[in-house]
Order: sequence, then C-alpha cells, then structure tokens
Amino acid sequence: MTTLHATAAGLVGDGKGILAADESIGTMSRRLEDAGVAPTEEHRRAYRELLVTTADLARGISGVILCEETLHQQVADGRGFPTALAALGLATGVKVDTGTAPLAGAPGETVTEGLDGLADRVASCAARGAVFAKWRAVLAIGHGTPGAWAIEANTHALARYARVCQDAGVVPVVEPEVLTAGSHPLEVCAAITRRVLSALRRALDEAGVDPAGMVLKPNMVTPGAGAAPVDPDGVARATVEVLTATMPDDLAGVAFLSGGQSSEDAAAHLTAIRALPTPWPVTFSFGRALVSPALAAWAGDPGAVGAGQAALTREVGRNVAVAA
Ligand code: 5MM
Repeated sequence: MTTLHATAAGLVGDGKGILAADESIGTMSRRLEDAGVAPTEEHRRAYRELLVTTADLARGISGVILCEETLHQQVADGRGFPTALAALGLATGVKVDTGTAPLAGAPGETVTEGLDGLADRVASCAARGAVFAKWRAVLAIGHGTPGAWAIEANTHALARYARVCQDAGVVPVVEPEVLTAGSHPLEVCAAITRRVLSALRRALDEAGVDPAGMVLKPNMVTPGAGAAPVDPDGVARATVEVLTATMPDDLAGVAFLSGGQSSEDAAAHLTAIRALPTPWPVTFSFGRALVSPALAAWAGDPGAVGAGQAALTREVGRNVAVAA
C-alpha cells in the first residue's frame, strides 16, 4: 500500500469521519455574525481552536479540513494548527479551491476556480503539514440546470485538481455538490447526481486519477429542501444506487457532505446508507451538521468553550459508525 493509499484509507476507516471546518473567510464571517459574534480573524481562529481541541475528537474524527487562513494560524500555545492536529491524532486537510465564479456560456451557473498555480499552492500546503486537500464544485437544480457545459467544466476542474494533488502525494477529497435548494422530487436529484458523477468518473479516468488514493465527498440523494421528505431508507437506497452505478469499486471511500440538512436528518440518512452493502467504506465529512450546534452554544463567549465542545462531541457521536 502506498502512502497515498494509506492516508486515504485512514480518512475513511474505523467508522470515523472528516470534520469540514474550511468555511472561506466570507462564509465563516457571515456564520459568526449570525451567531452574534464579531467576524474578526481572532474570532475565526478561536472558533476553530475550540473545534479541534475538543477532548477525544480523534475517537470519531480522522481529519479536519481547514481553510488557508487557519493553516497559517496558531492555537493558544503557539503551535500551528497542523502541528496541534497531528499531536491530537488528526490529519490536516486544506481547501484549495478559490471559490465559484460565473461560468461563461452558462447563464446563472458557476464553475469552481483555483487551478492557476495550484501545484505550487498544494506543495506549500503540504510543506505546512497538510496530507489531504478539498475542492468543491457546486451545481444547482433548476429549470434546465445544471446544463451539460456546467457539469463538464466543473468535473474537468475536479479531475485536474485531483491529479495535481496525487502528483504531490496529497489525497484529494473530491466534492461535486448537487445543492438541495428547490422543491424537486428525489428522482430528479438522483438523475442529476448520476449525470454529474458519470461525468466526474470519465474526467477522473482521463486525468489518470487513482481511485484508491482519493475520497469522494458527494451529496446524498434527497428530495429538494422545499419538497416533501422521503424516509431514510428511501434516501439510502437511491444514494447507494447512484454511487455504485457510477463510481469504481476501488475508491478509497465515500464521505458525505451534509448540504444544509438538519443534524438529525443527516445522521439518520448516514445510518441508513451504512446499513446497505457498498464496495467502499462510507462515512461523513459534514460541516454544518457537525458544527452549527457548537457555534450556537459558544456564541463567542470564552466561558462557553466547554458547551461548544460538548455540542460537537454530541454531533460527532451521532455519526461515528460503531463496530458491529
Ligand atoms: C465548511 O464549508 C465548506 C466551505 O464552504 P465555502 O467555501 O462556501 O465557504 C464547504 O465546502 C463544506 O465543506 C461542504 O459544503 C460540506 O459542508 P456541509 O455543511 O454541506 O456539510
């Protein structure tokens, strides 16, 4: 087994998941403001320190995705985040895309950018201790969207990113997110997710990406957020059907995003998915479903760090797979 394979397997093994704490400065600042906290660099740092220093986090979390700002920050005792994470038994990941931009030729749709200078940035993140990376493509369901061009452009960029990472010995977490916004039924999400993942598979193959050295971070197949819900078993069956039809068996693993679902729904869906047979390990790489309760409990109060950490511990515990 190569180091790349071992790192990828470690991210999705033992029932553990990946904590997505890589909100961009703009997103994190908005979430702090919504929680009544001033959106300063120090508050972003303190909040991420609260998350990663939660006692025994490594029992349920394999690695933490940081944004580049956090990668350059220190925990209270002066150690850089990657050093502190390694001491806690957590792998460091970093978001290396630079966000979405309007896609020329596809009005209203976006493409995720960040390929310029990517090899140098990935090398520099690796030198700071990152062993995995993340890139998120965003595709919205609407009238006639996502179109073929948006799917092509976004999956092509994901594949190029993944290959750059693997060439640098860094495990790519490949995130093609079909958003839940809308009132479409589950079948529409299934059809579009299938199209996106089929295009992604072709692009990954063309780029020569090694499936055993990458982690896929997809959306679950659900009805739109504004549609009537489906029971967890229905979500699980549709999700596994689409993934097994499109992804190779030797993928290192699948780590789902939560996509704005409630913490309860995301955990129930993950449990139902795990109950079905799949050729690869299945786990979580949630952002909001793990950290929203912690942010609300802390709300910037230094005296409430323990309450924030207790909330995170509870959400991680809901999602860790317990050995049978
Ligand atoms: C943590 O949020 C990540 C970064 O978002 P922005 O670049 O938009 O600020 C995001 O990519 C996240 O990792 C995924 O969406 C999964 O998070 P959720 O909340 O959907 O589980």
